Amino acid sequence: MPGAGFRAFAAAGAVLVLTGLAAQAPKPDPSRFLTQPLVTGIFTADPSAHVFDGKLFIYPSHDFEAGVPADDLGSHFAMRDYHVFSLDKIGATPVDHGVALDIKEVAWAGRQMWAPDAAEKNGRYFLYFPVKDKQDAFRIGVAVGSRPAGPFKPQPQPIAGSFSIDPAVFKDTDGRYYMYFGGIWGGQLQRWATGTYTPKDVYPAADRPALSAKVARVADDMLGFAESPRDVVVQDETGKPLAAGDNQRRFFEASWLHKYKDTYYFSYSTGDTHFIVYGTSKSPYGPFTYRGRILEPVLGWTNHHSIVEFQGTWYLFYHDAQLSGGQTHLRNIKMTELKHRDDGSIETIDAYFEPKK
Ligand code: FUB
Repeated sequence: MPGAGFRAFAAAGAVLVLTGLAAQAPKPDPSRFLTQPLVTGIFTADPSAHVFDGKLFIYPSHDFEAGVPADDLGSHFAMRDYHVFSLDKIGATPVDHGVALDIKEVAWAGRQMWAPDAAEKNGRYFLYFPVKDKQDAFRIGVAVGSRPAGPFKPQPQPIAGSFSIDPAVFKDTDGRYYMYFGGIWGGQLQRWATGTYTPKDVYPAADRPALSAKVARVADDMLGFAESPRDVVVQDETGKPLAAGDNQRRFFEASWLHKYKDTYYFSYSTGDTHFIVYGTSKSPYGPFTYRGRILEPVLGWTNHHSIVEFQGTWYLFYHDAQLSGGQTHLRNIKMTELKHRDDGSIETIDAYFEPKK
């Protein structure tokens, strides 16, 4: 996950903006972006979108300026709470439902509340969130509420057997739930090669299979895993797992799973090459065959998305750093339509038009 570097923004004609937000950087020309920020009152990122009770609910990270110096482990992403947003129709301004969970309420948490997700079962709502524990290892927690916007009450311990970041929970058409998760670099997946946490980074050689996201079926009570997490293998068209050195295509972070016409689509960020890409499978466990790009790089280092159908149309939720003028830890969520072609492939979206040199 995020390095200190980010796509440089050098906009000719950029103007200095003074907003109520922390960032006071030059604001890029809005015409360089396919869409405009959904939320402008606070910084938001990593939008996980779901339809609950006929409304669109968005579960983002809540970025803020913590004053922590940037490093390659993403220490500057020092988030401390979550807000939930909802929209009852496309084009409406999202409603901010306020703080749904604060790090102070999570007894085992140390620092850095990263990308969350949510699920509903039998009228109860579950917020899944990655946060470092007091030993500085990322774990995934779950908090429970009676409304989609929260508030959510955290369980006293992280999910048993959970690790790393970016949980994404998919409800299959047969009523089973699966959690996809993991992220490398700051997300610590490379510290779990032995099955237990070691604070030492171990990466496969460039020609070996890449580190994989993980998937586990969620237990009936939604509070844990029903099985040990398995690798989410992404392979090329010949059936060979993508190699660790295949930076344009291999998994880095930001898992998402959606199902379209009986096909499972696993999408994710390639991290240091900044794409959102996808593979397809006939099983929620994969293996997934790499199919292509969904989203080209955005303004800011990270790229993170979700995909949801709402009122018969599919949407991509994503983020960039437009409002902060490119400060990669101060992001804003966005949405745009996503199109599946007749052959099941997805049309690639380019949402940021680089300044002309
Ligand atoms: O927001 C913190 C981290 O940045 C997320 O967990 C990653 O996916 C990246 O977007």
